[in-house]
Amino acid sequence: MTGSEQNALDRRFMAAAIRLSRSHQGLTGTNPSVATLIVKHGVIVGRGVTAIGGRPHAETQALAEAGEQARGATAYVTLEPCAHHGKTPPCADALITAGVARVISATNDPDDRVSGKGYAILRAGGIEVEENILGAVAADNLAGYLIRSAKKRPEVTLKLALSSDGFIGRRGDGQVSITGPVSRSQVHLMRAESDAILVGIGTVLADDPQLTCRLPGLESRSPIRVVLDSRLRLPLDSTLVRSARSVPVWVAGSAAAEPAKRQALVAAGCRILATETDCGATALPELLDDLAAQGISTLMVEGGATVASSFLQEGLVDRLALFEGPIAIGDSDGVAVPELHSHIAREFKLLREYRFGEDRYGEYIRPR
Ligand code: AOF
Ligand code: ZN
Repeated sequence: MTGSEQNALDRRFMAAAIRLSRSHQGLTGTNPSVATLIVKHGVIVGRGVTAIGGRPHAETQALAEAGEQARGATAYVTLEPCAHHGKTPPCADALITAGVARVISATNDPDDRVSGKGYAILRAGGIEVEENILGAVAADNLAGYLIRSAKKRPEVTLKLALSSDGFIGRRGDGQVSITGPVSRSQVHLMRAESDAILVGIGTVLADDPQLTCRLPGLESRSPIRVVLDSRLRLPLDSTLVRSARSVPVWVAGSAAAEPAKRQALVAAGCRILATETDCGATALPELLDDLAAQGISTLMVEGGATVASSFLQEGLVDRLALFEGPIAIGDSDGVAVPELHSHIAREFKLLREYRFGEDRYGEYIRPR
């Protein structure tokens, strides 16, 4: 095989490994969802993805499946194999012991206990190592982990549904259906892959949303629901509060808010996060720090206009998921996100674009 044929094959197996890694996105806690494929003579003989809860790691599971076949094989790993004795022994050692000949890696691990050391152990053990194969694609999939490591806050994805004339809803009208059923399923899948979802109290009061994942078979993968509610106006009989014991509800409210309401929300199973400015409003950067400290790596922001605009203005949106439907709302009563299109033009670049039924989907990222 020529070098370029080998490289093309490596990229194909890495693409498959990255797809496998997505299957546990949102289920591995603070550990990233990583995948490993062990390939011998062009055939996959072992597969592993970071287990639910974060352990065991991908490599050890793939090696266990490959057994003796791992000897002389190639391992495709979406993240540098770990070098530390944590809750499990180092994956780099396990790859050497199994007799793997080559390790192809997509991204370096920023964790201080690993960073560069994983590769060094492999090379010292006589393994041929290639780094950065499909690195940008893998880094996009690991964005929650990488952003949380670098910035100590979660990756923020702002999801917006826009009418054909650029509005996110109609004033005083409760929920309007701007997008169709394919987009709706896609939003539920995004919820399943997120650690937490956030809305403002205005959206809760207007729509009484559930904010859960209701895709058949994935109902248990609903994210933690966070409400920005500095004055603790969240109604005790809201759908969110009534379901707080089955899917967590965290309320970002003021410590100075009425103690009786606070107690009632806690008694109903909600958790209060007090991160506020001097004037009692919720301070977003501090709230995001707090969420990251609680183990949240991916946060989906779902509205409304005020919340979307605050996140955009403070430069806290890493990814923008825009679902544009075919219906028009009309200038007189449409609700818009101020400056949305100038933010997009100035700060984001289009990463992918699809049609979901009648809707256009555009995913934009802030270049890092
Ligand atoms: C791997 N393979 O599948 C994953 C890795 O708490 P521990 O001991 O499980 O270590 C967590 C760290 O392991 C995490 O910060 C990241 O550096 C790495 N994740 N490494 O070799 C895997 N998920
Ligand atoms: Zn490991």
